Amino acid sequence: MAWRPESGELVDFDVVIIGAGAAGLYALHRVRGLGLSAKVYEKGDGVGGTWYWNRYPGARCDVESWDYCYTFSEELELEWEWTERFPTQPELERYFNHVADRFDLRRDIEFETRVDQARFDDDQCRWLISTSNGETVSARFLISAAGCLSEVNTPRFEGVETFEGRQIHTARWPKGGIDVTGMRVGVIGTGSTAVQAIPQLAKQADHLFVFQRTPQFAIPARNRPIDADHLEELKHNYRERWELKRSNPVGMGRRPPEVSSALEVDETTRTRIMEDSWALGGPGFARTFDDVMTNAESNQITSQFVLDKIKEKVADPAVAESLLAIDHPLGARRLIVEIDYFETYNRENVTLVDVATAPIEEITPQGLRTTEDSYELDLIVYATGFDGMTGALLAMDIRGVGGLPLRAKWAEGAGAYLGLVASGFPNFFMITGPGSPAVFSNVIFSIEQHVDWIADCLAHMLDHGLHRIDADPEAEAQWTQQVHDIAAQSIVGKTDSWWTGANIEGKPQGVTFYLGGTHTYREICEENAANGYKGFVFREAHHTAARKPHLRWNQR
Ligand code: NA7
Repeated sequence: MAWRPESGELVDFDVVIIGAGAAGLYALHRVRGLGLSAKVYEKGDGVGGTWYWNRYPGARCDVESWDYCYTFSEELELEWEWTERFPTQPELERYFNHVADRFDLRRDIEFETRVDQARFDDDQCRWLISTSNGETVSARFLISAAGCLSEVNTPRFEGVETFEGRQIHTARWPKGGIDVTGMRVGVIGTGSTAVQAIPQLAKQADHLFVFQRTPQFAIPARNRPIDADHLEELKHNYRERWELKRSNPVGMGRRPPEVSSALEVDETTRTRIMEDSWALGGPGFARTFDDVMTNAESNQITSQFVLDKIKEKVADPAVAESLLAIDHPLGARRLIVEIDYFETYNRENVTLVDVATAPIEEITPQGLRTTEDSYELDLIVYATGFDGMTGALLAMDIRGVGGLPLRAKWAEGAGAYLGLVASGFPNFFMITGPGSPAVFSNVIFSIEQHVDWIADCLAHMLDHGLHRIDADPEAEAQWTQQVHDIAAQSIVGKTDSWWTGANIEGKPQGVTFYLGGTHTYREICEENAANGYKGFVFREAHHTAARKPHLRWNQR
């Protein structure tokens, strides 16, 4: 596709935003508030991002609803009423639609349009952006809100095309659902997604086969409806919760743990604390003690407690053994939150198949064959996850100064200064990019912080007549080193998973998110802005050759 149309002017925006999920919607709202023109391109035909795409049975957020919501609008917080502790996909989709309507966002969103290419034109100091509908537009700034978990990973098994039944990735589940009544269903994977889908599919399917390669820790959600009193309390306390989120290392509105280390207290106290935490359920279990993620002994005690609890739930000792053959410490992979997951294996119509010892060899016309056995299936469900963090960014052809592809820049590993700007890619901001806390946090709260920083930076540029921002390569290298050094001290990523990029063949390995805590990261970003954006390189307007006179950026 030609970068420039043969003739005629390019449609020009101040800002183009990629994606209309939680990040894209808020970014649009903020840049509009600066008086800038903006266009959002969204692949789907609706808003919500993750909560638009993930419609599989049982899909729900495993962060509490009162934490997993925007905080930028007091009115929004007070008027929206969550119905459950952990909101379902339909409820979240309704929420994002409500936000889009309430802030009149839809008129600047082009749905069913994918950004295919984006190239920085250094002479004009603007991005040229080509989309799947054949259009090329230009924008002074490009903001990626493409998401950390949006590029699906479907393993390429031999014989996939020969299967006579239906096969589907969980993140492509159809809007109308799939009636699995009477079907023999196979689920490949036992990550967060599978753990949510399996109990629901088992209730309807004739038989459910779960193909497990890596058993994992999972904590009971203890989901519950939110009653009127709780709602009232939530509305009353939302500012206080906001303060707690700001000071919490993962952006959740929780108080710090009762004691900082499992090793600090005697066994009786320790067990009581773990029982309380288990009874509370949810992702906060990973923070039963402050040092679960950093101290091997403390982690081992907590891990063993969970293993014992899981064992109690599973009737068949052989099945329990297979579910408990966990080869990594708790928290080394994304901790899973479950509802009736382990109990589902007590059902007659559910079979757990260990594909670690007997791997899947091929998909056959009738089903699936492992090195040991064959399974006849009507539906194959790929709960096989995503090309996380960089997948969606690298699925586009993004080229910076001198035509350098982002893929080439990140060939040995992804990084960006403060996770926000990659050097050599001026005027391109990433929300939850590599080098930021991203998904290792209450992501919507991180999104707000990234967007606020970006919007404040744009305001700074407008106020000072600056047209171009880039990251200093030296500052970027130091930041990336810091990200790696912090990760090296943590249990996070001490085993292969999507967190380390191990699920994608050929992907550079390593944790790319900042693990120093969202509260610390926020302080660093705030200080950086307050001190004149050290590590960023700006250029004034007069450096930009052949400026287009109609750019709205120049009209303020
Ligand atoms: P995950 O957590 O990446 O889980 C994917 C699962 O699929 C996992 O159990 C994988 O096993 C399994 N998988 C992937 N490829 C294969 C093959 N070839 N054979 C067998 N099994 C396979 O994705 P989710 O969607 O569950 O969760 C992603 C995030 O979304 C989650 O962390 C939350 O943040 C929300 P493996 O572990 O690789 O052995």
